[in-house]
Amino acid sequence: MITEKTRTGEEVANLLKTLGVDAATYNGGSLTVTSPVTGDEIAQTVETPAADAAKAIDAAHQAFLDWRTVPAPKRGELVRLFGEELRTHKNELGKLVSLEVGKVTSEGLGEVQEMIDICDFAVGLSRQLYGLTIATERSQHRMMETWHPLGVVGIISAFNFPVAVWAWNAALALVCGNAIVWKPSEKSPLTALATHAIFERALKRYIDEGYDAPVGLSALIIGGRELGEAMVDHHKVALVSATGSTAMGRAVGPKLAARFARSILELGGNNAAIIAPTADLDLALRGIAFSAMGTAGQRCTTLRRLFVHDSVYDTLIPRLKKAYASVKIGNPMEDGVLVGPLIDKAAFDGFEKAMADAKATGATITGGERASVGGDNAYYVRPAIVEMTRHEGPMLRETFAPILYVMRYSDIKDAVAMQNDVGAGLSSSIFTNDMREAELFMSAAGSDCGIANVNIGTSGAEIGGAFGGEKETGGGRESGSDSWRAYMRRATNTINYGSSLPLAQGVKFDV
Ligand code: UN1
Repeated sequence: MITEKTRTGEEVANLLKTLGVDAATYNGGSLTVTSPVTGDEIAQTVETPAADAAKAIDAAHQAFLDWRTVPAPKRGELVRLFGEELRTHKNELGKLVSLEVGKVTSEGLGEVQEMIDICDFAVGLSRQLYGLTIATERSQHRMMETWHPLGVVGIISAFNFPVAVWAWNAALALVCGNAIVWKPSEKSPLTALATHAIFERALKRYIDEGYDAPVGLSALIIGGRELGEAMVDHHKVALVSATGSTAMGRAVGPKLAARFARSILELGGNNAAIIAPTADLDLALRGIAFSAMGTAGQRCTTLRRLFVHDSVYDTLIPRLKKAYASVKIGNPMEDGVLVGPLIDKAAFDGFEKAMADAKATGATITGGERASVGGDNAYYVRPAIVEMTRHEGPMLRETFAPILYVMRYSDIKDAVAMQNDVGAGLSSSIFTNDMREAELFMSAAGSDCGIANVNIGTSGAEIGGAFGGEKETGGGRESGSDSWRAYMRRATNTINYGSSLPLAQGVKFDV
């Protein structure tokens, strides 16, 4: 008899094979991978010994010394080929994302689409790595800035976007002339192996086209926290881009600062939306549902707090409860399912703890139970609406699960103040048709987050904008806009084309 367990494991093995991953890398190793879909073990990944991680960093540094001299548009060609390979393998990789981390089909595919999009962006960018020419105070001088490659970029990624966030960093880092070393989450090594195999295929095509790509340009190291630490501590890693919890950022940030290395930190979020009196409630309902329940509440940008104006509360909240009750929870690859599993038991425990803490504050909870789908070791939950009377308790922290804390407000200023009154500062939104409110929300006196949206939810940002947030979210920016600058170093060049040597600030120093 074929059990669910063998089916999932077999499906994963088939996908990995199709994607060109060597079976020796995920059989018989010490890192057990469990699919949250069924709770079954699907692979035993081989971990990278610490000594090999250090070797990979050294090799990446060696590769960087060559890669930095390749013209940026030629570097872009490698990323273009990678984007093509991703297009070819979108379905398989998307499915693997669903099996390994439990995303519903369209979100698994969407994750790969996000990778393709950032490749396109980076290819264009490879011809636009520009600096300024600046007026100088000295005659017959010219002043300009040049952006140079930085070095080895270490990437630490989280399970919830197991491949897209790496791609944001990798695509930019590569066109900017850097070498990359990737430590994926211990919970999602298989999608990392598959992505890296796809990347290696692009690398082979690049070399077949007649270009040179140095050995060690991109490395994948698999294992636990100690490998992340190895990157953070290694003097040849110039930048670490880390996605994960605020606790992780607190450990990583100071260590990098101590050796004056750069960091891009993309940490927790406790994102809020404000539903104002003039809001289009149909639009708001859809925006809230996707942002709060999508990815089973496991996005950094997930909507966790909702401030609803008194005048619309009693219309919106019953409708929202209805939508919550109708949402299909289950195997994320089944048609019509919108909410898949939590990643593991620890996530479920965190969910239960938040529910208990909310109850202790006297909150009214709708939903919030374990759903009877999946096996004993799979953790599906019914998304919760938690009606709070005060901004307190579990509402002030990020629980990586589908819990939406809801509160009434009567004055927009109070709503904005509450929305800002948490540690994190990632994403926020307002639903309103009052342009004064919308502008206030986006103004200096409005939302203090890195992302402030109007009439769309908090999650699902496009790659074209800079992604990241303030305060305990870590301050880093990735992906679009001018985020590329973090992956390069700036040199200011002053050139004297005359025959005298005027000094700045009128200083005289005649010898
Ligand atoms: C994350 O959860 O770490 O904006 C990233 C979004 C996605 C990225 C989320 N494009 O929801």
